[in-house]
Amino acid sequence: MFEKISDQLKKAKNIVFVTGAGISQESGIPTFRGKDGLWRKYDPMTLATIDAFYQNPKLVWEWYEERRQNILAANPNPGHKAIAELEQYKQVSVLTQNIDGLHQRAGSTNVYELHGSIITIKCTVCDFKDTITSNFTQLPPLCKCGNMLRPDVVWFGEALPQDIWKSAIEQSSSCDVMVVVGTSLAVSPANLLPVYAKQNGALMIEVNPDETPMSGTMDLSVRSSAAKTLPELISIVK
Ligand code: BV8
Ligand code: ZN
Repeated sequence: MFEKISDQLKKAKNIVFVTGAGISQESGIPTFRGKDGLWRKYDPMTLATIDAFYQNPKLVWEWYEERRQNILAANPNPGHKAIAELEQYKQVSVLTQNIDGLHQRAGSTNVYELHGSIITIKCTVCDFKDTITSNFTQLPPLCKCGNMLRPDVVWFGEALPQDIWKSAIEQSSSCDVMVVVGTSLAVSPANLLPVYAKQNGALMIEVNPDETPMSGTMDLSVRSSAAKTLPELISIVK
């Protein structure tokens, strides 16, 4: 499968992975657009907004708490582990849209969480931020300043953390190889990162059972799953 690109892969110095919900699908985490995406009858795209939060903070918190419990009960899969293992051989960065922290749990040390993390919270008013360590006694939980706490994630209509976004553009614009795994590339500005890499002449690889808007511009687009394909990709470099 990888013969065509194996030489370039072996010569590569720094490899950047752009990942989405699909890489965690084989860990039992539902994707956003897949048939398993709907929560109760709500479309995630509507729940992950500041309006939904202020309309019904308890409902949005219940959604995040259920996801957080699922994620805590889940484990990294061979896809996450392969990317972590690659750090022994190459300079590797992971630019992820996922808030599940599974890349870090697999051992990846250079992870940029473009859309935040489900295990951190912040106050809607003061600058309080913290990592969730225990279950909440009430939803929505309140900050010591009396205002509501919210998940420290990026909701639709909100800007990405600028320092992380700036680094993500730098990484994408200077990598030798970009591997786009498990993302429909439907959400901006994360879906611009492969464009930066392509413009910089990087070797472009995609791993996704389905086509995406950038499949046609890839040097290699593999119609298979992350957990099956990434260990093979890494075995070439080893
Ligand atoms: C912003 C965190 C501006 C929260 C998330 C109209 C047109 C174009 C753009 C817009 C528009 N209206 C609004 C926008 C901008 C909007 C956007 O892109 N909307 C889309 C829906 C059209 N973007 C924003 O709002 C962004 N902010 O633009 O701010 C701004 C600037 C300055 C000042 C103020 C504001 C913020 C976007 C971030 C939102 N937060 N998540 C949470 O998770 O709860 S987005 C969330 O959805 C995920 O993080 C991820 O990014 C996205 C889901 O996409 P994927 O991860 O790709 O998952 P998906 O289910 O779609 O696809 C899974 C893929 O995996 C599939 O292709 C499938 O085939 C594949 N797959 C399945 N199984 C496997 C697999 N692959 C491999 N192996 C498998 N086993
Ligand atoms: Zn506060």
